[in-house]
Amino acid sequence: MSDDQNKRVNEHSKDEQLEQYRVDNGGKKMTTNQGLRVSEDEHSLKAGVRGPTLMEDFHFREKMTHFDHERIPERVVHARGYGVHGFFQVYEPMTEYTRAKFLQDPSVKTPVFVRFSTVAGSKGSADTVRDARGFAMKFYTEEGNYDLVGNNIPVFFIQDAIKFPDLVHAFKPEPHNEMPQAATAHDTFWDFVANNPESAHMVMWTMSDRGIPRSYRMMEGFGVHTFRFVNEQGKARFVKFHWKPVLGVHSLVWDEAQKIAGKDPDFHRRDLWETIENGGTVEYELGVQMIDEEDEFQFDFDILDPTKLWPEELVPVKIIGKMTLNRNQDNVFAETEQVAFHPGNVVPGIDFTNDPLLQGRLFSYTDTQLIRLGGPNFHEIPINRPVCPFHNNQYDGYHRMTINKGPVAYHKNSLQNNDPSPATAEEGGYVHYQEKVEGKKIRQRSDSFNNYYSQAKLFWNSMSPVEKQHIISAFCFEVGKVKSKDVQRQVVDVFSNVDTGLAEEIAKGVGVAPPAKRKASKEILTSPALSQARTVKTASTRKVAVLAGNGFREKELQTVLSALKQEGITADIISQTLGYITSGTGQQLEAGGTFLTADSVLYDAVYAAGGPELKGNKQAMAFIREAYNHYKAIGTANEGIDLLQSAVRTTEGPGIVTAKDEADYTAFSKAFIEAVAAHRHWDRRI
Ligand code: HDE
Repeated sequence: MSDDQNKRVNEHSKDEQLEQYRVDNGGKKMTTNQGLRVSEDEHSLKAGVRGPTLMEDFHFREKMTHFDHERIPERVVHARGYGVHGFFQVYEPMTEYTRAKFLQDPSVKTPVFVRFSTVAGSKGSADTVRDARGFAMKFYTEEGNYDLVGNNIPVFFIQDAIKFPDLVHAFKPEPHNEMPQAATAHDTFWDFVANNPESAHMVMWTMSDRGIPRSYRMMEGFGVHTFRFVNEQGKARFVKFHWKPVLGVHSLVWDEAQKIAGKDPDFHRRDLWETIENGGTVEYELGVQMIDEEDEFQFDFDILDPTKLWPEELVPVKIIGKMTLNRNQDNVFAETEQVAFHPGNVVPGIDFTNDPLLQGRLFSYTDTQLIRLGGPNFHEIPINRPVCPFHNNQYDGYHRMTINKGPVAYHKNSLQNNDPSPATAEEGGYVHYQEKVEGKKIRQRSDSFNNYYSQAKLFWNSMSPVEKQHIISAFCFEVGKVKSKDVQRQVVDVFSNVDTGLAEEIAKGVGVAPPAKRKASKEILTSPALSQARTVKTASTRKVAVLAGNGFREKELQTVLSALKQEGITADIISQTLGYITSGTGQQLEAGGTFLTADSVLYDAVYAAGGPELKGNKQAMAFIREAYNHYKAIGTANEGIDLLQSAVRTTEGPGIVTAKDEADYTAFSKAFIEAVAAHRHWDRRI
C-alpha cells in the first residue's frame, strides 16, 4: 500500500486502492490458496476408483474447509443491503460552519460508498417490504473516513439506546416460531408500540408511503441525530443532515409492494444495479439544518430527542452539495457485506451531541463488527480502508494484513523519535468539542423528552388525503394481523392521542371498540415538506411496459418508443413469446419479456400498442388492469384501446392517454410521458 502523504484524495482514489485487490480468473490456471497448480478438480483422491477418500487430499480439504466457512454472521439489523460507489462534491466552501476538509473545496470529488438496506428482514428477504430503509455512507476523505449512517426516516422509534435490543426483539420474527419474516405486522411489534409510545411518531412514518419506496433512488436520507459542526475558530452549531433525491420522493402502493416481493424480491437492488450498468447515475443533494448553540432551548421540543425532527419551515434546509453514485460494486460479499460503518467515524469539524441514542450507537457498531468480521482488523479490509495513510501502535489480531516494521509499538518512545506522534489541531488532529457537562449519575430521561405525540400529529396533519388513506390502510393491515385483541385495543388507544379520526378508522378496521373521544387539539400545525405530494416529478429513468404483438403499427410504435427514449424512459416490449415481433409493414422488434416473465407491478406505466395479435388477450388485459388499479399511467392506441376497454370498462380518466388511427403520435407520446411523470393518478376512481 503506497503511503504517499502528498497525494490528494480524488474521485478515483478508492477505485485505485481497490484495484490492487481485484482478481480476474479469466484465462488463469487453477491453483490452491498456496499457489500450487491443481491438476484435477472433480474427483477427490481415493484409494482405488471405488475406494475411500484419503486424508492426504490437501486440495479437497482446503476447498471444503473454505466452503464450510463461506458465511459470516449477517447483520442483526439491516442484514439485507446493497452497495454502490460514487463521489461527493460540496457546492461552496462551508468554512463558516465546519472545518471538515471535504466540505471546503467544490473542485474536490470525495469518493463514497453507500449501502442501502432494509432493517427487519434477513439477508435473503424481499426488498419491497414495509420497513424503514438504511442509508449508510462512507466518505473516504483525505482526513480519514467519515460515516454518515442514516435512515430514510428522520426520526427513530426510541429515545435511549438501551431500549434498542427490546425494539429489535419486538419487530424481528417471533422467537417461538420465527414468523413473520421482514414484517412488523405481528403481535410483538405492536405490543412494543402500545407499551412504548415514544415510538408513535416513527410508526406514523413507517405506516406511511415512506415505508414502501419506489426505488432507493427516490427516497430521502436523514442523519436522524443532532450532530455538531465546528469551524476553525472552534465555534459550534447543532446540525442535522438530509439527503434529497434529485428524482423526488416516490413510493409504491401496498398491494404492488407485496406482489413485487414475490415477483422480484431483488426489485430495489436490481433497479440500482441496472441504472448504473446502463450508464446512468443516481444523485442526491446534501442538505443541512443548523441551529446556533444559543438557540438550543428555543423550540417546543428537545433538539437532542431523536424522535423529533426539525420542521423545515422552522429551520430551513441549506443545500450544500451533491452525491453522485456511478459505479457498481465488483463483489457483493467483499464490499456490501464486509463494509463496516460506524457513526463514530468522524473527521475534524464534525462532532457529537448528547443524544442518548447516538451515544449508545457509538458503542454498538464496533462491537458488532468484531463478531461479524472476526477480529479487530476489519479496518484493513479493502472496502473499509481509508484512502489516506493510517499509523498507530495497534498491532496484531486476527487477519492482520499490515506488516509493521521495527521493534517499537508503543507511545511515548525515544527509540523512534516518539513516532507515530499525535497531531495538533492545526496538523489535522481531531480535538473533541469541549462541551461543558455537569450532572448527577442517574438513570432517567429528561422531562423535555416526554412529548410523544405532537410531532406524530404534525406528520398526520401534513399528509394529503390520499397519504392519510394509505396510512389508515397500513394500520388496518398491520394491526389486523395482530392476534391479541388486547394489543389491538391498546394500539387504538395510543393512536387516539395522535388523531381521533385515525384511531376510529383503525378500530373499525380491526373490529375493536372505538377510542374514547379526546379533546380536539387546537393547533393544527402542518409541515408541507413532510408530504410527498409536492415532490419533484419527472419521467426520467421510469420503466414502461410496451404491450405489443405481431402486426403492430410501425409509425405509431416507432414514434412513441423514440419519444420515451429521449426522456430517459426504459421501454420493454412485452409480448406472447420472446423473440421478434413483426409489424404490418415487415419491421421487426425484439420482445424483452413475455406475459409470463414480466409483470405489471414491475413497471411504472403501461403502453398498450396492440396489433391484431393481442386482441382479446387475457394476460394483456390483466396487465393493464393491474396498472390501472395501482393508479399508473396507461397509454393505449388502436387495438390497445379495445384491450383497455375490456380490462377496466373505460377508456378515459386520469392518467389515461389514447390515440387512434392517423392520430398525432408525437402529441400522444408527450401526453403519455406527462402522465408517467406524475407517478400516480390518485383521483382515478377504482
Ligand atoms: Fe443502527 N445498527 N443502531 N441505527 N444502523 C446497525 O451495525 C444500533 C440506529 C443503521 O449498511 C448495526 O454494522 C443501535 C439509528 C444503519 O452496514 C448495529 C441503535 C439509525 C445500519 C446497530 C441503532 C441506524 C445500522 C448492525 C440504537 C439511523 C446499517 C450491523 C441506539 C440514524 C449499516 C452493523 C450498514 C446497523 C446498532 C439505531 C442506522 C447492531 C444500538 C437511529 C443504516 O451495530
